Amino acid sequence: MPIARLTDAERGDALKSLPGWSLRADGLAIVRELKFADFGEAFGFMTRVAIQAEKVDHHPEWFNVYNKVRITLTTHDAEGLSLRDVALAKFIDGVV
Ligand code: HBI
Repeated sequence: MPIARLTDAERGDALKSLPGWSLRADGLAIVRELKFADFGEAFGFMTRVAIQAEKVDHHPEWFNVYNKVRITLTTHDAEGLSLRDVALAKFIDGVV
């Protein structure tokens, strides 16, 4: 079943509920940069998110260096943002 891309209005509303996230310049993704105490904390966080990503079959695009993790969420199948990105962002906000 195709995944619906959020409308601009839905996207705006979603961002209001995701204060730690920013809209990427092209409007097709949300991004957040996180800083942890050390690499172990950062990687432990990534492990928790990875397990959730597998569970919901929706995966982040992310970059990690030492204690920093930069996360980008977008829905390839929708060629933009979908409710799956919002849900995963809310999960992430709950485990940081
Ligand atoms: N993760 N972020 C993201 N976006 C997708 O479209 C996506 C995914 N993980 C798995 C997935 N799609 C597959 O279910 C589809 O490509 C079939």
